[in-house]
Amino acid sequence: MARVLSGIQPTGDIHLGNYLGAVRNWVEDQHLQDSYFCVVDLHAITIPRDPAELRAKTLELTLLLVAAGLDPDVCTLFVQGHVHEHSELSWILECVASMGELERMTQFKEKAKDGRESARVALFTYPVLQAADILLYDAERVPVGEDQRQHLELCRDIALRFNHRYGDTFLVPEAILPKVGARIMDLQKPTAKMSKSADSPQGTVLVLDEPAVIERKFKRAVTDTGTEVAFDPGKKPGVSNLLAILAAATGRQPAEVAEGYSQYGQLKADTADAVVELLRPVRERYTELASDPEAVRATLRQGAEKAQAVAGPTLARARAAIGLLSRD
Ligand code: ATP
Ligand code: LTN
Repeated sequence: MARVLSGIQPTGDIHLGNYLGAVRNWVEDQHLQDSYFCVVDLHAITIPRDPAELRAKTLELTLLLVAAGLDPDVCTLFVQGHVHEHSELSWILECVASMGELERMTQFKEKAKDGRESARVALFTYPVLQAADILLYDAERVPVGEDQRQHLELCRDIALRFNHRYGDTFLVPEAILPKVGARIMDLQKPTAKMSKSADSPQGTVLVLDEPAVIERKFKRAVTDTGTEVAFDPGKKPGVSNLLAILAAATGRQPAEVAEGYSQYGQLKADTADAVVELLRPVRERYTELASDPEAVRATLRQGAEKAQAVAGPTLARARAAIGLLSRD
């Protein structure tokens, strides 16, 4: 069975882009593959966070992943910071990655908004920790949204370089992107991706939004000049985003969906309805699970043990390969 790993940050609230681009596909993958999913708290602290809020969000996100359908008896669900091997392998990989290749990462350039001087060093080395997350589990497939493609290329380069210099140690992974929904855009700013950290509450549809809120956000979605409904992300970013969302929510292709519409209003209303129905079961299950957070914490303890059983031997292999003397 192919091994799969992916991660999500416990930063803001999880949104429709995270759901369609990643989480929903993980739920399907768990039954077909040997899968590992982690809540990447160590990645979250690369940007200043309130400590109490970070703790709360880590638990909340785990609850939400279970509500979305990840079954801890089927997959391994864990918190990155509970498995110390991630930080340790990350250090070793930092000794293999170069400044130049990290400087090319577009996510760093976007996130270091206040300038390089004040950005945290870890924001710069963030993709190396991500490579450690993946390589520790010998993951063959990494299901992610489009924005992570570059980080996955870097991970592959680091693995290949390490193997070349120190002998075969890591499996070289592959990014798996969904055919529809890999890049959901902000409803108010359809040229920017929907994002947890963008300050755009009206443009971001949250998985836990009430139906009336979802309907309002779609009603006010920014569309394009002209009246024609066509899938053309370059010329018609707003309408194309709605078509992509409706297509992803109903298992069709955006161009095919476009054929059924002659005006924006109906497209907005139908997209809102489809999203409300898609997210309704997740929201309802979340409310049930939230009444017993202790149960989820127990799940996380079990997940960390299962994860460590795989990560430990991989780290030992990497330590030996690069020449670190063992304690025994
Ligand atoms: P942040 O804004 O804090 O970077 P984010 O919204 O990008 O957060 P992440 O935790 O970084 O969310 O990503 C979790 C997963 O969701 C990743 O696989 C990522 O590729 C995917 N994803 C994030 N945004 C979108 C989007 N707009 N469309 C499709 N997939 C997305
Ligand atoms: N960097 C990713 C989150 C992430 C991840 C991973 C994704 C951390 N570790 C390992 C896939 C595999 C993001 O910002 N979306």
